[in-house]
Amino acid sequence: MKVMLIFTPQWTPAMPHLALPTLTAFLRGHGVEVIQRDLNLETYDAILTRAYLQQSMDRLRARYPRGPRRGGVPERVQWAWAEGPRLAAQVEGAKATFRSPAFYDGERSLAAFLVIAQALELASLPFHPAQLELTSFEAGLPVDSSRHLLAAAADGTRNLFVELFRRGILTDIARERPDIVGISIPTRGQMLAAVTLAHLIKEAKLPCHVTAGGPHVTMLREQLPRTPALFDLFDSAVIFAGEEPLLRLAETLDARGDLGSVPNLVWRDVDRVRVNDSSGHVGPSGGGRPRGNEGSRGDEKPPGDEIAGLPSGAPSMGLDRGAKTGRVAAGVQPAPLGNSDISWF
Ligand code: B12
Repeated sequence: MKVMLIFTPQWTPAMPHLALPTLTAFLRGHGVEVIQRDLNLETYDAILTRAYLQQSMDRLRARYPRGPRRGGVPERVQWAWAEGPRLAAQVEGAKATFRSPAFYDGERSLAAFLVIAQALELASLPFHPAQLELTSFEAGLPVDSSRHLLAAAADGTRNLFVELFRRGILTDIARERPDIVGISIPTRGQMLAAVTLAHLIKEAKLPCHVTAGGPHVTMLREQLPRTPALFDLFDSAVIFAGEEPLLRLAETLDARGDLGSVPNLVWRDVDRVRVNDSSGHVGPSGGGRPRGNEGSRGDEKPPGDEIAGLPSGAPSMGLDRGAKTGRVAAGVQPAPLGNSDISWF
């Protein structure tokens, strides 16, 4: 079984979220092949390039063909015409500053930050009123409405993720051919990207089981059975802690077994959405220590120290995740990220 775990935008790109490394460690500990992709970071990385910003300006020129000085061109678009070439020229240098020790030099860091913030504003303009910033994302539509989400998932004119995912992650999924694609959705702000990705996978008819999980999915557990249309895109969703359910899902799909036996799973069984029992399966049962790291208690070497490209001296953060379940998960530490595909912004 091969599982590809994907963390969708938007989340602050300054710190990788722990859901993927945690699930990866557990699955690998049980012999499952896992690829983890921080699609959030990758999205920022792809947008903050000269080529993408030039494409943003081309989009604006196509939308306003009569040029910046003619009437009817919004003020922010006129700003984009004036500042776009400079931002395109500076954006990759600014990103490099953020990824180097120069990040700690206040003056250089501030200048880089302003370029990045304005570059994101320029990149968002063709998709107005959507707005991607470093610490937030406004989708420009009600992301609590499945009807709006499903309509926007296919609409490349107002959804900036469509084109990016189609030429990026979708190609990689087609090449890697995972049996399961697991999409992590901790917050509401990630819903549009998650639904878009699931839509593109189904549109391309890629032969994988698409599941989703994370705190936001858990929060939607009462709504999910009432939105069967979402299950045209997602084959299932996992609520609460994901380790055991994801492993059991992989084993069950491998054995062509009954999905009704997978704990915490919400799934469509022919014409109705079923919610499996989640009462006894809120935490992992162990076995998640990453290979090569046996014996570590987890507090000896913070995983942040192993992240590729981390500026020296950056603090690492320890968390427990018992808050929403009332139980603290023990015995699992996130997969080390040093050689993984998740890197630092
Ligand atoms: C630490 C934390 C932060 C840190 C993150 C640091 C970092 N990069 O890691 C900081 C302070 C940056 C942060 C910011 C925000 N946070 Co916060 N954060 C948390 C917190 C306390 C823990 C997250 C964590 O690391 N969990 C550990 C991982 C391992 O657990 P997990 O994500 O739940 O994953 C497990 C399961 O959910 C499941 N799972 C997860 N993904 C998947 C995928 C699949 C396929 C499957 C099967 C299972 C699965 O399996 C995992 C293992 O059991 C949670 C609350 C909580 N206790 O969960 C809130 C929480 C995620 N944050 C929340 C919010 C709202 C925010 C902000 C939007 C706040 C704000 N208004 O600014 C911002 C986001 C800003 C942004 N957009 O960039 C909300 C999200 C609610 C929602 N539905 O939208 C939460 C749930 C808190 C709450 N109860 O309200 N946050």
